[in-house]
Amino acid sequence: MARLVVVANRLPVSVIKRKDGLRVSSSPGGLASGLSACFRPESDRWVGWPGIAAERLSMAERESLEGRLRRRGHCPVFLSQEEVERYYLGFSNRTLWPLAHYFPQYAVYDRSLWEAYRRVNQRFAETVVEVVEPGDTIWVHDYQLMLLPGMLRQRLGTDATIGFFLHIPFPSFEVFRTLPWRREMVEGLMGADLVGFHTYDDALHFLESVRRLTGASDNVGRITWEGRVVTVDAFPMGIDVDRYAGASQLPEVEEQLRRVRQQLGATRVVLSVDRLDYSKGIPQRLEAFELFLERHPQYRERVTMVMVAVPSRTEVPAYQALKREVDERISRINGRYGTLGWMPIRYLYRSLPFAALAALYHVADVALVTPLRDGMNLVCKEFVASKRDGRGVLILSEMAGAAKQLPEALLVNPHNVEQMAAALDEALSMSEDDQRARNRLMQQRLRQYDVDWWATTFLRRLEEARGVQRALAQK
Ligand code: GDG
Repeated sequence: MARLVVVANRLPVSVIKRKDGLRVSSSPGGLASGLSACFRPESDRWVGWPGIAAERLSMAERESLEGRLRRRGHCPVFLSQEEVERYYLGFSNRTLWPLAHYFPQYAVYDRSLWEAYRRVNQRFAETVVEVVEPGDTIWVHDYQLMLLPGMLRQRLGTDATIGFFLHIPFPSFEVFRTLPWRREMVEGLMGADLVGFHTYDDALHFLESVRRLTGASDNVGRITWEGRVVTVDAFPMGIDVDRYAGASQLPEVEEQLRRVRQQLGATRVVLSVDRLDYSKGIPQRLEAFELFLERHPQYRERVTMVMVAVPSRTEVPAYQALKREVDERISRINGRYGTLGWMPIRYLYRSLPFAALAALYHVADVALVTPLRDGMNLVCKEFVASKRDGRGVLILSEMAGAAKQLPEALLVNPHNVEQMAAALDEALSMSEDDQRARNRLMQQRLRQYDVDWWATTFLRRLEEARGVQRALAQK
């Protein structure tokens, strides 16, 4: 099997600087666990930023860190504080992220941020070129590196195998066209042999942008571009089902379960878990919960919402404003409906350890997952997979990529507060037979299309795309 070179904004490690030196620990985010079935640390390579600004490291520290990372198959791209601010917090998260999630009002078009994005993509290209060997498969991930496939193609030529996967939505052309550097972005992606998205809608949006911006149209997802063929397709990302289905058996999760039950008492639980991000629809969700309590007084003191909001991009102004809004809404609802013995919303503004999250998935009667836009959304899949006894109801936004795969959930429009309030009532009064029937179907599908399926299918399709390419070259 060809050697794999994964390229992502972050390496799957966290580096902490302490008085006695640098501490490097694995931090297996979604991508690292997703790739665990096909990433072999002995031979494969992972190129990314180690998560600490270059200025914070002395030359000696940098060299020693590089050595330690390379032994794990990790090839660091060192970024300065300014580069992180402009390329990551700036162009990636203040330009591309809002556009992709249909928040053009938050999108900042600033030439200096764009320049930084291009420069950092160039730096990634240099590291990949140093690391890559003939015959390797290069797999680039996500919106921070959309120019990289094109840069790599220029340097490595038509023989290189390059795949790209976008983890967030690709917006419709009417939104994408507002980006001053739209053509460069599309051409950057066209450097790949295979461009993958979570859903067909995203793939179609991309193909439409290619057609409108370059005139090149596709033939069933294949575009002929500069003498090569670029394949475009959908690969919905799945999860490691057993990790969630088996979690309640682990001693540390059992311990957490005891604590959660003790702390929440006999109340039924509506769970909300996401990064604190404006794409996740948190204010609308809170409004729906408030309306639900207003319209259905019988549930007061009997239902508690547990809201886990993981701090995210706290340096970006739109996230700071959202934090204030969420804090205010929660305190208003708790002030209005709370009693001495019951708080309607238990709010945790931090990231929980896996055992605590797994315990909440296990305990929750309802998961309220209502993003305004989401490439896929893994939280809803993790909740369903955790429900071993088949009880529990998922209320899911139709705007999440996952909605296409989970039609047995109660699907809602996340802007429709009345509909979400009614769905909460429906979920809390649904028969156990109905809950089990829906969860069984969803669990079967999650098993069939799990995260290993996602990674291996993408890589197989990339190999096929190369086959098409080779056949073309021989003609
Ligand atoms: C992007 C796209 C796409 C959350 N809170 C805690 C915690 N989590 C974990 C969840 C889940 C992950 O974080 C969140 O993944 P999502 O998919 O729901 O959302 P994004 O972070 O926005 O991810 C998204 C994804 O990429 C993959 O392609 O689905 O559309 O936006 O795995 O479990 N984990 C722990 N404590 C927490 O408090 N340990």
